Amino acid sequence: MAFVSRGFVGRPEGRPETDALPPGQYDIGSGFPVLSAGPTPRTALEDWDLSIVGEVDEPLRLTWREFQDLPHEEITVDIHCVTKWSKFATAWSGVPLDTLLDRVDTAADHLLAFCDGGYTTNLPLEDVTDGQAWIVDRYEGEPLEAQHGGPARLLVPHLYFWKSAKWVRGAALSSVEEPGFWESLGYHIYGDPWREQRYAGD
Ligand SMILES: Nc1nc2c(c(=O)[nH]1)N[C@H]1C(S)=C(S)[C@@H](COP(=O)(O)O)O[C@H]1N2
Ligand SMILES: [Mo]
Repeated sequence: MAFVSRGFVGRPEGRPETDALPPGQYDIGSGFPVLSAGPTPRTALEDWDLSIVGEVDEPLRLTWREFQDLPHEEITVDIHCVTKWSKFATAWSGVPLDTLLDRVDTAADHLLAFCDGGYTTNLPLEDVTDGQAWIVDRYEGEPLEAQHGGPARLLVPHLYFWKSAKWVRGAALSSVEEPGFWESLGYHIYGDPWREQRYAGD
């Protein structure tokens, strides 16, 4: 069976044909590790907001209710952690970044996502537009668990999973690429799993 790719066996109907391992990764199967650089923050939903700030004509701020009312998409994607596990066909529900970025005027080309707890990660704007990134608040049909980033996290599945910031509260847009938390500590500034960009210099 080794010559038969997972794409041809046992695939539930409707699942996109994406199961493939980037170099150096292994399939963790049904497991879902929790990787957090600090304690799990707990923000009450009435205190939660999501904002787009920085180099914008006017900052955008959404309450939890306003965020809930935005059209959500169902997303089924593979995720790839820099610690070498990959997980196939994870199912999320969330709001495309496009929906939020459409509401601001900017000449910026980068963003720094910021989170409860102080975590940050940088991303090129061109990597979070055109249906490539979401703010997700549901996983496998349930509200996103706090340990996995609930109430809401970023999901940028085409880059290593450290870019998918948990407990996200917003993004600062900038014309300057400012490294985030792991990027400042030696992880790759971009983090493409298919080019195995784990650390600076890869
Ligand atoms: N706010 C925040 N987001 C974060 C992290 C973190 O420590 N804090 N860890 C990152 C890393 S390194 C990974 S691999 C994934 C892990 O997500 P999980 O715990 O849901 O598996 O979250 C990313 N997002
Ligand atoms: Mo990670």
